[in-house]
Amino acid sequence: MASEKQNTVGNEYNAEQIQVLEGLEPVRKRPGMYIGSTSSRGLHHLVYEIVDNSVDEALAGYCSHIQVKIREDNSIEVLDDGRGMPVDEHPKMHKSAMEVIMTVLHAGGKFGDGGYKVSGGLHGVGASVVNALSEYMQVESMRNGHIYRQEYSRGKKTCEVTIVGDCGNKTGTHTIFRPDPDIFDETVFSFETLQARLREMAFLNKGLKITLEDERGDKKKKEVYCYEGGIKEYVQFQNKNKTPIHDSIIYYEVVKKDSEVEVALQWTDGYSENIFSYANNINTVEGGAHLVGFKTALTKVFNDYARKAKILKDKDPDLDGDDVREGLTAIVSVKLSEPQFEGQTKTKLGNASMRTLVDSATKEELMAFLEENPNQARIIVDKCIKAGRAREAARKARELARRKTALDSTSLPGKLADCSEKDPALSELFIVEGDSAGGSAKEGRDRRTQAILPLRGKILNVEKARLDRMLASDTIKDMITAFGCGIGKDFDASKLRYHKIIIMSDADVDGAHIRTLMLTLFFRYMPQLIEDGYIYAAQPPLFRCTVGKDMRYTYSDAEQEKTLAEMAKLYPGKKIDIQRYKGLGEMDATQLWETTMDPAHRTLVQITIDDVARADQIFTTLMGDKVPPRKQFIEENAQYAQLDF
Ligand code: 28F
Repeated sequence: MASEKQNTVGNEYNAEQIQVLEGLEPVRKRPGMYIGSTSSRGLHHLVYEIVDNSVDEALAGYCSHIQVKIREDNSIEVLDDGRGMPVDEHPKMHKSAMEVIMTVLHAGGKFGDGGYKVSGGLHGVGASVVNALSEYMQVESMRNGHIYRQEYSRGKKTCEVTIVGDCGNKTGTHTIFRPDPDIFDETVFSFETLQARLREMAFLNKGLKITLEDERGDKKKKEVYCYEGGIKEYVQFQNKNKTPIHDSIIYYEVVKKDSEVEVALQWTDGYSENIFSYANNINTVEGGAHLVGFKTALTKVFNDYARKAKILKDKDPDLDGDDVREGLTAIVSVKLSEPQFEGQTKTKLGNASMRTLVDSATKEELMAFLEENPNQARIIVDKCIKAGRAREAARKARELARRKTALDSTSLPGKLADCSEKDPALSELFIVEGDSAGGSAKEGRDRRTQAILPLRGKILNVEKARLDRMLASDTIKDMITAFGCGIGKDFDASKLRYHKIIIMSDADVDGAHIRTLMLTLFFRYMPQLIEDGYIYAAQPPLFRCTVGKDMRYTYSDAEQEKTLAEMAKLYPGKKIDIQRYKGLGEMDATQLWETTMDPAHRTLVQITIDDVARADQIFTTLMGDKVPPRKQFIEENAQYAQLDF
């Protein structure tokens, strides 16, 4: 192991370094405070606390093999080949260092300035907590040629530290503990749970050999975890069921004073992002400074490289962080002397120095890899660009859908009685003059396909009104909103909500006026609606002729004359009842449906403009200030309207 990981006081341990705190009673009273929980999770945590001490010894450079055994009775045995737990007498407490470490709270984790440079353990509470929560525990230290042993029960020593044998020049620490069933809900260890964590530990500490043995009944087995490649092999392991898109696993390591960073990464053809970050072998699930540094540098390096290699052209937008991380499997592991763990679950690294360290290491090392491996670099950059395009396409689709829903429901005018049909090709909108006719139309309509928008009062003469004033008119705003297609340069016919917009006004001069005003609006601001044939005029009847049960509606004076003559022949001597309709408001809902709205019987006039220039002139003439030509047009407005059917 690297020399900079050595203990600052060198090989010799000094018993004064142990900060004396308190006894173990609080641990048994509130075990959750120290190990998280008393469930199976907390039970396994005990093993990690003990193994962490061995790993600390490995990080300091003195231990290379850790053996973990699940024994027949579900007790745990851990053996390392480190220097051995110190046993010399603590100068103030007049007790063996071993006894202090094992029976005094926090003594195992806090060693002041003379302690380990790098120390793991999520809670940092050490061996004494495990001791407090074990019905039986024993520690043996092999040092100075002797084997020293002490035994405990529920955190209390049951004997003094005693030499029980000799070990030649062998050194190390050997611990056995059996968790207290009074404390834990579950005392059976899971091989798989321990396997996952111990294998992870082996990946994170390259060259460290960890063996796991199960001695229980029919479960007997033994596994060895040892990876010379460390986290590089970890990435390979993570990607074993995936398809990497380039050959090498990129790896770099930078050691600085009392901290170090190691990164391994490889892209697969998948879409998810799998970055695992660690600080002192603890999985920083909530991320933190090191992860931020990595992500920032990763995005920058790829943008810089892709521009320099001219894969990204000047006109192309930058690659987004998400695009660069698509399909990425990466391990970011930092080791530092005073980790600050923050966040909800204390798994977010707070040390700002780690951001800078990982950032600069990534910028230098990753850029060097890309430049030295242009073929692999090209494959990765191409994948990032593809990811970017897919993201952009998805964004556009989302935006479109969002705009559609906004027009669909929320912003529709309150006066609009919409139809249930959502397909514009099957939907009709009746713009009805006057509230009473609007009421009859709402009542009589086919509500599946027919929407009603009643218009109150006169609408603005748009030829004289400016766009802003026109848009301020509620009547016109309601109409534009109901149409859904916008106006002017924002006009988009594809967003039109109805393919038949039917103006339903009285069959008199005022009705014709209103109709003309609306046509002017459409022509000026939505000419395409007329050109594409979406605009119609409803044809309400002028008369109703009844003899007994024979009832006929007529729509023009000529038709009326013809009908009267026919009925006189058919019903000689009988009185023909004639009703003249002066307005839509005189018809009830049923009559309005039968005469004007029912697609099976109605007549619609489709408004067409063959010569747009001429129509423009007509509108100007009609809607301008000169009254006589306008009046004439209104009376003959059917001249530029054609019969639909
Ligand atoms: C099976 C569990 O607990 N191994 C351990 C050591 C070694 C030293 C030590 C432990 C360090 C600074 C107090 C030896 N020589 N395995 C273990 N191996 N504890 S626990 O020291 C304790 C302290 O202050 C050790 C020189 N330095 C450290």
